[in-house]
Amino acid sequence: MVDYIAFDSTQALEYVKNQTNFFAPDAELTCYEFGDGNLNLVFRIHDQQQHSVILKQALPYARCVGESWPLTLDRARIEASVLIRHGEVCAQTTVKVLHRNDTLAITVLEDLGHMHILRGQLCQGHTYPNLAIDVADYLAKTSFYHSDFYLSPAQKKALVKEFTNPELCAITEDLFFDDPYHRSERNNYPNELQPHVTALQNNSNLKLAVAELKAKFLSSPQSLLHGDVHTGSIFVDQTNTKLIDPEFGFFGPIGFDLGSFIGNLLLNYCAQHKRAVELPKRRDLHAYLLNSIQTCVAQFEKTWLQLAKTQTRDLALQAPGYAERFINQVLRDAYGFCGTELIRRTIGLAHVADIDGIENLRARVEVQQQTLLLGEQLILQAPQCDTKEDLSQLLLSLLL
Ligand code: SR1
Ligand code: MG
Repeated sequence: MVDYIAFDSTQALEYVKNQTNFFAPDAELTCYEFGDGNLNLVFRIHDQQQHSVILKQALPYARCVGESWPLTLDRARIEASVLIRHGEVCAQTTVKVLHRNDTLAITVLEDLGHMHILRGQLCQGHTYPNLAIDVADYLAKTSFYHSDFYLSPAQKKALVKEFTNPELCAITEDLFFDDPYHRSERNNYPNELQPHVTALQNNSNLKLAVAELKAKFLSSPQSLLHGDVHTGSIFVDQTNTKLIDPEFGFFGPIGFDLGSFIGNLLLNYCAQHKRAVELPKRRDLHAYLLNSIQTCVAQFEKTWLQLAKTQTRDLALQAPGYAERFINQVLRDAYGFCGTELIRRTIGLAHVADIDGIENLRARVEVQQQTLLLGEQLILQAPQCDTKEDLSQLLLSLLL
């Protein structure tokens, strides 16, 4: 077996040529690296006839920081395995795995180059009619079919073990729940924001609510999550939506993925205030983003309850009213996790282009103040909401 080496473009090309049969033996192949994410190498290999595949390789460290931040290669195994499992229950919205090599930390994937990464598209003001329903469908199906409602206790426990992902979870635990609420060298924000950050870090009620969310993240193996559903992990076009990149996958609280997704839509919503877009266009984008959040939450709840009604295998969990009670708590969790995403993307290590792309410092800081406040209030107030309508009202009141 070949030991791990980090590929350059030539090695990636040779690997696909010699170890797979996606291309004809005499095909003239070209390869280039174009990864711009935080962690991995991403190569595109194509022939002269427009056929192409993506080869993704994990590096033994976090690419965005360098070798000083070592990171397990096992994340490639986790990512390929989550994609395969999620693809089995929601093929339409999961990128296809064509080949894997866990020793080399390689996953070869279908090329979605004809589609676009959602974050960039939202920043440019583009909208996608199927996005909310597709993401809801993905989140409901992947979470239901990997939960105790559907799996036997033995299957579930075996999977929890298989998808134990301590190093990647530790990143989320630190970046979402610790760093923003304490002094940390990894935090990153302009001096102008310091008074707001200090107030946030001195807010003991907020820290209590964040402790509840972190405890839930640490100790609620409800289902097999994607683990990193931000708008950079979603490819879109006018008809399709595809989720990529679940290397942070593990068995965790179901609301985390939904919360991350709506958090990223809200980051874009807030950033639109200061983008150079005309007011009517901004109103349309705001309406689109709000509608997408509400549609996604409602559709997620509807699909989940439908699945629970028809496919729950566990006897006790079939008790009338339990699925509704369960999913109401998932939605409260989602709005809380959404709040932590808003805050960590504003003052933590990993920012979003939606906000960092605002060139004018004063305008950017105004947006950052808004995302901090919104995140804080969602974390504090979501636990008091009984239904999705209450949660939606809470969000609307905070966006006024
Ligand atoms: C060091 S990794 C920083 C962030 O990038 C990933 O996509 C996750 O969101 C993580 O928190
Ligand atoms: Mg990623």
